Amino acid sequence: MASANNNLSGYDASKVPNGQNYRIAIVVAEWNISITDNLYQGARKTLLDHNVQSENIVKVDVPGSFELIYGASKVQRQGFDAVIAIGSIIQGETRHFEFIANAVSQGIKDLNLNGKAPVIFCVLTDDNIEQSKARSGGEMGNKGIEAAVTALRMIAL
Ligand code: DLZ
Repeated sequence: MASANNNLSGYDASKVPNGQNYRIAIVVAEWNISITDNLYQGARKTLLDHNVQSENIVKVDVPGSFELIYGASKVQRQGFDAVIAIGSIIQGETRHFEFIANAVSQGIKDLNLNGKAPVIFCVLTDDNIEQSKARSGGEMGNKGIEAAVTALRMIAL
């Protein structure tokens, strides 16, 4: 399986930086909200577990994954230490999936190259809803947890 030996949301908490003084924005796409909300909950809980203060976690909702680029760009310029972009793109009958997935990954890459704060890519790109469920709190873990750990590590870099 492609995910064999990869992080399935288990991690060594002792190696994660203390988030006590960090401010983190989480931009969440509303498309496939049952998936993106689970990812958000996983990310938020993980940040709290690592001492990020509740008032220092700011959630911003955008309509779909395509809007994550603008949303993340906007908050990236507002002094946050990191931004987590959460979306769920699921293959449909048309090529829409490819265009959105490519645009979002390229757009977020550009923000990482040009902005001050790291933008963490927490966008599922799945063939079907079952795969998305498995990665948002199911048998493949919760990618929101992994994104939060990544954000804390990148801030401390
Ligand atoms: C239009 C569209 C489609 C078909 N599929 C998804 C999806 O699977 N996941 C997602 O986050 N957004 C989807 N969207 C919406 C686009 O991201 C975007 O919101 C619209 O094209 C408006 O710019």
